[in-house]
Amino acid sequence: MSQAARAAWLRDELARHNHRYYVLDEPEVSDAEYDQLLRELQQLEIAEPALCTADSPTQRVGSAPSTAFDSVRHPAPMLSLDNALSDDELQAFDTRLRERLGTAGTVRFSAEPKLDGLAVSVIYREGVLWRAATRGDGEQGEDITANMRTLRCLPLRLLGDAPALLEARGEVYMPVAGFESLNVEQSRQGLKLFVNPRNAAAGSLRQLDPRITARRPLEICFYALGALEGGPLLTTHAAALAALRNWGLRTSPEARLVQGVEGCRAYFADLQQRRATLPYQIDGVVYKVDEFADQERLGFVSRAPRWAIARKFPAEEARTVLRAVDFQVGRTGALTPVARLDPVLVGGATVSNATLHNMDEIARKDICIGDTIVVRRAGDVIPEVVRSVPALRPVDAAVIVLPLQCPVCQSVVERIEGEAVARCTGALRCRAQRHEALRHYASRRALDIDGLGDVIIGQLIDADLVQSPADLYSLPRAALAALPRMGDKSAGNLVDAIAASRSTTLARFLFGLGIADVGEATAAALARQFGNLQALSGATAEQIELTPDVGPVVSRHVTAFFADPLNLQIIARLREAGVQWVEGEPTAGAVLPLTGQTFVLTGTLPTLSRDEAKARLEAAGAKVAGSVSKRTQYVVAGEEAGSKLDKARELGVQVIDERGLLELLAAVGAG
Ligand code: 5U1
Repeated sequence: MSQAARAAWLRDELARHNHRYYVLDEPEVSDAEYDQLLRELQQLEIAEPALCTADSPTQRVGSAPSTAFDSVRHPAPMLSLDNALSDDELQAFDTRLRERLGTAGTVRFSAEPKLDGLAVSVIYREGVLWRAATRGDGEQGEDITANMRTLRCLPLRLLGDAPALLEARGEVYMPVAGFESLNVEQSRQGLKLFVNPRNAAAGSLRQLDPRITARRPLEICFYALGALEGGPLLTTHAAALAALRNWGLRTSPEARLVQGVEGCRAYFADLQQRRATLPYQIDGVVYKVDEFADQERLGFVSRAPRWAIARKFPAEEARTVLRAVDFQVGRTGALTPVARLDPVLVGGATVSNATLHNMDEIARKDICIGDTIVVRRAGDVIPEVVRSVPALRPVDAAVIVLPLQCPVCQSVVERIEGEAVARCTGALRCRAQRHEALRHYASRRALDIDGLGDVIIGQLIDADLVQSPADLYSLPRAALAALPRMGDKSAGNLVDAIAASRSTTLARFLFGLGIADVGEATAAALARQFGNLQALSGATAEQIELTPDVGPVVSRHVTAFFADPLNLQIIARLREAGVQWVEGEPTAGAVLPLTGQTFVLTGTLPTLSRDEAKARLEAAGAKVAGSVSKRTQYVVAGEEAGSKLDKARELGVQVIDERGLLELLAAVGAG
């Protein structure tokens, strides 16, 4: 046998063993035998590099670290799923379906667990793995091909008769056992622990260095066909899953066909009962109408198909005792009361801390220290204290009091009339606020400083090297290299990443400043409205309120931020350090074609999502209100429009549909 033929045989053989091990769970050879075959192939490829192909199992960790993920457009939008939170909602889903399909009989569903992971799209061209991407906003995601190639359960080449093009969709997740050993390793290295398997999976997939992803125990399970060209004719979801399996892609071994709502309920009850024994975390069950012809007739509403639904498991609750309450200080100084509890098992995880949200919530739920309380944990959400059990209140139960001074920096704690949140007034003088402010400034959607994570920020603050974001730009490389577990190379990379953040946009900079209640969208709206920082920092609360979607609370936070001399000093120092963006002319006061006109959106529009319609109207200067009044000029009504449509008719407000809206936008030059 020639060397080329031997290499081809080894590639096929290794792919076959991979499939038997990861997909069928029926290994045929030992790990040592597998490694021996892999090593033989590696040696052949080293001796004769031309023998090395892109789908060779030696090429899983092929590419060097990148600096960013490219954005890619999905061949067809990646949809989201509607939720059913009760049996009644599931029943209503089934009734809706049968009405639309005009059938009195039972509908056949394909049922499977809803894995708690990250949705991805994987494309094979002529059978070879071509591209993998995150879901992103459903239309566009990030190209994570290099990272996905490192998943051993993902074939680099499809088995059997491969179609010309296959896009398969699935969930990347981290099995519980892998998650636990990863956290043991993180802790051994003094690194931050992952909160749950989902976060660990997300963090692992978003690594710029595929070698790190390769070390993480990630798996994938496919649940749908995205696009298929030159493949077999598939008429049901069950047949599509079988085809994916035959091509060597993993699908859920728990997938079943069930009949009608009764079948769905029985499947749900069975899985709920076995949930804790499954090797991965799930947060519910997904039901899909099995017949593709029926799926097509049912179509979509907004971004979710009418033919599928996720029946979520209810949040799990348990009783325990509240021993103490600490107050945590967040980025904007907000004090969050955190309950310290006797550890209790809730939904497969031990909970010893839970949020009490704020003082109003504590009063409303009538909670005292010493109380027996009910704690709830649902999916990713931070565990929360739901209620107390007053009948079990001990005689020495203590009332929870808001501290007068910040527990971190001793500054005065202030509670503004009408706001539920109490805040530390220390701003960046407070260590906790400083830490969170730096973390926020460096975050991906703000100044995007790669490598400046939580641990390093803590070390920089502890070493008194950084008081505010402005100090980042004068950090000497040697001082960074001297931090624990840093080293000269990483220090150099961090200095470069900090330097690269100097060039930014006004919207990112404003967001990065971390003004209370100024999220990404508000920062972008303020940047558009004012064009430059000087105009915004000198604006009155009334002027700021003219910005679309900005109300009195946000405008008060913005003016308070720019009234604090410390903040102005930090901004001045950031500019001196070379942080810059393109300044523009303010659009405030500019008269756009629909300025002064108020629209109300109701029901589902055939092609535009509500967010899109709102964004297009606002871009043309219109205001989009939540309720119909005499001041409303137009109500844009879609399918299943509700009481707003009745109100519009009652008040004689003009009602238009999506086509009318698009015509109107086109007519004013905003189409
Ligand atoms: N198991 C499963 N998860 N999941 C998620 N099936 C499934 N289907 C989905 C999503 C978003 O979407 C379908 C509409 C394809």
